[in-house]
This record gives sequence, C-alpha cells and structure tokens, in this order.
Amino acid sequence: MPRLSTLATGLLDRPGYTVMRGLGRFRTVRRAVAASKALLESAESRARLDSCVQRMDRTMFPGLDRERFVADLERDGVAFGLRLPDAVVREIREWADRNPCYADRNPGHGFMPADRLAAERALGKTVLVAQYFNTSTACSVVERLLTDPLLEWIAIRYLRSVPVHVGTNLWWTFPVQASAADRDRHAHLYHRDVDDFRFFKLFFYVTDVATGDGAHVCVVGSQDRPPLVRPGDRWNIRRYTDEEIAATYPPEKILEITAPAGTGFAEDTLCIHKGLTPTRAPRLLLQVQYALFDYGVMHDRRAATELRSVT
Ligand SMILES: O=C(O)CCC(=O)C(=O)O
Ligand SMILES: [Fe+2]
Repeated sequence: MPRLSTLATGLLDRPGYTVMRGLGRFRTVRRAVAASKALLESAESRARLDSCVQRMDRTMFPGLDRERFVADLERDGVAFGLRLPDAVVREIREWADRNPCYADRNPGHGFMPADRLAAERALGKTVLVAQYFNTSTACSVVERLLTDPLLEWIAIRYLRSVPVHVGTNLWWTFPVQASAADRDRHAHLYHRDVDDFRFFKLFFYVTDVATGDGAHVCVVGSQDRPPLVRPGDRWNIRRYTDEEIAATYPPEKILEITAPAGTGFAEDTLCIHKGLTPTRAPRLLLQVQYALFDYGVMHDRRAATELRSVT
C-alpha cells in the first residue's frame, strides 16, 4: 500500500501541506478557502494595493497594463507582458555562472555549471535539471523582484488577499538524453500543480528559449478543466501523456512559450503544463511563487552544512 504509507508520512512530516493537497483538489474547497481569506484580509489588502500604487514609479516593469494582466491570468491561467531589463538578465546570468547548482535539486550534488560533464561522470547519469539554493539571500535581483510594487500589486489582486511569497527557484534544464524517471520527476510530463488553494508562479527566462531549448508549455484556460480520461480524473493529481492532452484540448490552446531572455509571464499552474526536454541549448529559468499560505515546501533555502560538491 505505497500510497497509504506516503499519506501517513506526509501527515506526520508536513501536515498542513498534506491536508491541503487532499482538499485542494476540489474546486469548491479552493474557492471557499480563497474567499474566506479574502474577506478576513480585505482591509489590509486594500491598504497594500494603495501602497503599491504609490510606489509604482519604482517598478522594473513600467508600461505594463496591470488590469489587463490580472484579467488575462484570471481568464487564461497565464498572462504575458513582463520583460526584465537587460542589465538584470545579465546580473542573474553572471550570478548563475559564478555559483554552484545542484543536480536533481539534491544538496549533495553540487557543481559549477561549466563542470556539468564532470558532474555527470561522477554521478554516473545525465543531469536534466540542476537548481540553485538560497537565491533569495545570495542574489540581489531576487530581493528587488520581491519588493517590486507591480509584482506585489498583481499578487494581491490575483490572490485577492495578502500574498505570501512561498518560494524562489532558479534552475538549469540541460539538453541531455534524460531517463523517463528524470523527465517525470522534473515535470517534463504534462501535469497540474495543487500547491495551495490559490497560487501562481512568475516565470522569467534568463536564456533565450527557441524551439529545442526546453520551452515551458501550458494549456491556455485549462485551470479547473483537467482532462477527464480515467475514473476520478476530476480530482486526481497525475502525469498525463501528450496524447491525452492532444485529445482533450484544441491545438491552438496548447502553447509552447518560446521567447528571448528576459521574457516573463505569470501562470496559475493549476493549468495543465510541462517543461520540454531541451534538445539544443540549456535553459535557465527564474521562478517566483506566491500563494495564500506557506507550507515551507517550495522555497530553496538549505543550510550551508548540507551543501556538497560532486565534482
Ligand atoms: O520546467 C518547466 O517549464 C515546468 C516547471 C513546472 O512544472 C512548474 O514550475 O510547476
Ligand atoms: Fe508544475
């Protein structure tokens, strides 16, 4: 009974998250929890929105139509139009080149990005995904994004209450012959995330992402409309095959997001989505996640004593 034992371990280790993962599958529960928090925090949310508007001249994203952006996110589950200044893209890239990343998000498997082949030899496997740790404290750009008035305004409006920043993640996806297990583990199969009762993620490409470079793919408008293929699929959280997705949604809704470095978009990853496995160039992606509650499972903080190099 592996699923029962997983549930029991989850309840002991992270009870809040495990309960949310169970209840958050139900749309009525998601809506009720989000509406209750919105009601409780309406005065504070309004005050925060006002403060964002007063500071708006300091945003990194001048000229974005924020009302349109939130309406798109609401309707499509994804919204476009963010663009990081070139200097910021360069700063993140330079930071990434100077710091170790960690194969398979394992703090014991650190390597400098230039030493990937040595890391693969040491690990005896290809490295599909390698992630950085402690980006919020180490990389100053992240701090600026987290205090950006436009991003905060979007988060308050979309979540309809006081947003909680629950994680920042910066990771490489490399063009390798990846195992089926790694492609599954690293979200290269279609899925939807139940990360909270209401949440969304900001994605920023730090490298150019053309066809073959591991674009993010999402199905526009699929939030609250999971593919109903097997019994219980309305509530199941599982991986879907490309065929199941192609058979469920019209092709024009399946969006492969190719775009230059600096491009940013928001997505409620309750939408069906995946990362493509790159075949050409590596992809570096910065992601910032906001939610109603912090279960402590999304952030990238690791104690320095846990971090080890494999090379
Ligand atoms: O790497 C990707 O584009 C997919 C990532 C993903 O599934 C997620 O961030 O929820
Ligand atoms: Fe995901």
